[in-house]
Amino acid sequence: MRHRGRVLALLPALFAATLQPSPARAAAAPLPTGAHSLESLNFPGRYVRQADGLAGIAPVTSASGAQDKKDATFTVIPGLASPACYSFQATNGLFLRHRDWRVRLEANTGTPTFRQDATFCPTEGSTTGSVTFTSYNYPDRRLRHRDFGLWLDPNESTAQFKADSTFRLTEPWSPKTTKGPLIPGLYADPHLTRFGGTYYLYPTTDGYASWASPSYQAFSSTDLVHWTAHGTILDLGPDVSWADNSAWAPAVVAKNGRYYLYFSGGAATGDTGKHLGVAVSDSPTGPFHDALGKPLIRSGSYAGQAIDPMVFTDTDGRSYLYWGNGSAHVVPLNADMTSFDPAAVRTITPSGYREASFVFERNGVYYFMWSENDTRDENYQVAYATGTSPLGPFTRRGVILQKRLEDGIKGTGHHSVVKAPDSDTWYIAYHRFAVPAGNGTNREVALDRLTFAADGSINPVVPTL
Ligand code: FUB
Repeated sequence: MRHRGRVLALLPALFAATLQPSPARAAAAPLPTGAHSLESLNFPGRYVRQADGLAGIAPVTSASGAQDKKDATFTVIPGLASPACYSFQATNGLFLRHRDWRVRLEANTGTPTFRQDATFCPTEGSTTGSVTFTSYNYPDRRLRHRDFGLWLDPNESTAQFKADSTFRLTEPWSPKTTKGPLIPGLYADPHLTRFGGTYYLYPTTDGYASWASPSYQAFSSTDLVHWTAHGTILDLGPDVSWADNSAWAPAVVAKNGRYYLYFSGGAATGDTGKHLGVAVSDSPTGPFHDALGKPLIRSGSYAGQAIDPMVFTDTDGRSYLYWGNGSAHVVPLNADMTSFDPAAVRTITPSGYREASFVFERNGVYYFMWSENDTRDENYQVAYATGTSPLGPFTRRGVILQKRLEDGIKGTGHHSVVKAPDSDTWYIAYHRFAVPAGNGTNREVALDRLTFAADGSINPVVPTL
């Protein structure tokens, strides 16, 4: 039996509309994400930890070795199967997941089964501040320790079961010495932008085999450090008649007092092409509605895949749509932001171009940027060109962001650039393979400063952990 966990009382109101209430489940406060350890309630001093690919509870003290402390530390992230629940990623990148009712540490394959097996929904524990975890896909089972191993056992009402299945989230035994990803969890293709004094982040939701995620989420921040999750802003299946998968690389722009979300989606009817659509909302955090009821650009209309949209609005108010994979295209958008003159489409593919076009202007110079190589390749990287108009011509300037193996940083690409208000301070958001054990479908979002030399060229970005 596979069905959604029901933890309505735990959830931010944003998620409430999509889940069914369950009176059987006790409320628990949302968990803090980030690095933590999980202490057993009835065996204080024993913590959930990994050993030989299996999870159990074992003693950890301040005198324990660094590896033991690392093995008892997990990053709590929004659940791989549902942001309403949680997943736990060990410091070696593996996730807690159940298989054959045993709780194990395994790499995320991105399949629906893995993501569900690695997602746990909190309910209130037997004492204040403690928590128990219900399986997302088997809601009649909970995480509990037995013979110091961690299992997914059928829920019982006995005092023994309650104690064995109750944990406290504590400070991590292995404290983080790095800033970590910009937002916890697996996300890619970050479109970071600013509307007024608030930054908004629109990523691809990652961790799915073949990047199959069906929906988009939004996040906001006023300081680029503390982020608020706004939940799902567009869910292709129910919200878009012509697509139900491959919700890749969104871009959001404000115009005409409204917000336009450009996105790509795989057809609901089985053909494998990706189409490019546009959705509209009165709020930057949605909900967004398909503006056309059909793709803005159908798969196959132009060379390359119809993916990775980006909109740049020039100082004269004219907006330009860029997109492409293999070939880079640009076209001025009509004032309605949902149409263009097909005869005006230009192909501006620079050498090395793979995808992820991004354009901004600074001091009259137009910077056209893109990603090179395959997103599954650790050599995925960002390059740029400059020109004197949004349509080019552009002159290639070179690569400004690439892997940094000495810090375990790989696959740095699909970026966006944003300027802080009233300043010449710029930031670059990009994704990388999740550190330490990610890959081209398990990516995370990072942020660094983007700086310029006196001649206006972009200084190489040193990606930081
Ligand atoms: O996230 C799915 C795809 O991977 C994007 O569309 C590409 O730019 C690459 O990052």
